[in-house]
Amino acid sequence: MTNIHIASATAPVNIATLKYWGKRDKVLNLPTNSSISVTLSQTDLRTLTSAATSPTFTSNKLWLNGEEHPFNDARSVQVLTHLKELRKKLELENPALPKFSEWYLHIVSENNFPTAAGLASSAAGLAALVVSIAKLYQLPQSYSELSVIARMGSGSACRSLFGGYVAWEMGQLQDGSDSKAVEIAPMEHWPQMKALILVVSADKKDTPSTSGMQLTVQTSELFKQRVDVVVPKRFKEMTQSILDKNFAKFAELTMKDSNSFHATCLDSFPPIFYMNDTSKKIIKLCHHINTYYNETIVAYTFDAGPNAVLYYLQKNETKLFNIIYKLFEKLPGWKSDRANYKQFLDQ
Ligand code: 2P0
Repeated sequence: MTNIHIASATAPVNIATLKYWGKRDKVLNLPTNSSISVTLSQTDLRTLTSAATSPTFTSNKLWLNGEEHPFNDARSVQVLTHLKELRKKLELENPALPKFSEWYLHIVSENNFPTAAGLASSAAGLAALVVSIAKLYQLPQSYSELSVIARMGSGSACRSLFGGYVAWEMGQLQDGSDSKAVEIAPMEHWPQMKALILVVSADKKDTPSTSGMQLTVQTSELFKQRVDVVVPKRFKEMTQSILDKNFAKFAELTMKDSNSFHATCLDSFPPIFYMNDTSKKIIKLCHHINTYYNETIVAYTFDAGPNAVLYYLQKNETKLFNIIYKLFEKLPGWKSDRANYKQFLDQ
């Protein structure tokens, strides 16, 4: 029988409610501020990765969504090097273990959402890569320890090692060993919390995040205030709002932080625009809805692109969807497949 060893792992897409934007170390991906993400399903938007190794493999190979790609991306190679070092250490401690650290890898990875949906998939991809190889190598490291390796691949990837409410603690050390993801609370802590993604555009983003954040660090004066004063306070408050299940507070902080992040993008020189006119209409709509109900029932957040993620509580789903579907119905080109959303219009 062929001597092939395989392990698989999934990792979810994560959405930041307190944004990571800025690096203090570009090589290690060390951030200028701590951040928070909320992942409400481990399965709706996820990457599934299988890693295989065998002494018969003659090179590293990678298949993404069914297509073979060269496995030479610098970030993935850096991640792989670290995992191999950990495996090598294990093999030195346990000489009976097969020498996986000397064998090539075959990686098969697929997303269960269309790439055209305009959602960032690199974080989930890198996280699933790290966890699948760590499982294959039987590494004893905790998920927080593995998140340090995922972070080197892509900053936000460290948060995708966990579901639920996750903090990426920026850390203090120069080697980055304390810049890791930790769980604030599991998903089950706040089962009422829901998210809705409004895909505004599936186009490729205007400015890639890595270069965008460097430009902001170098040129924005607002940025300094954001990382020194605004975010440290907000990090504590948002963590507490999650622990307290205080939706109004969580929503306010989430919306303010999205606006603050986009403000520093606009304050970069030349300016970076991620939101478009539709994104801005969604922001206005959310504020109108909250004013109309005289209660905060919805929060928006936008990443490095125009698509909106809305957070709301299950008990307010009908109120929110009723308004959104009524508006969509008026849009030209909106399919009148009423059966799918009739329940919300009839309220
Ligand atoms: C975040 N974003 O916290 C923020 C909000 C985009 C806006 O993390 O250079 O792809 O690989 O560390 O993680 C996007 O940045 O950048 C990002 P790298 P990454 O989710």
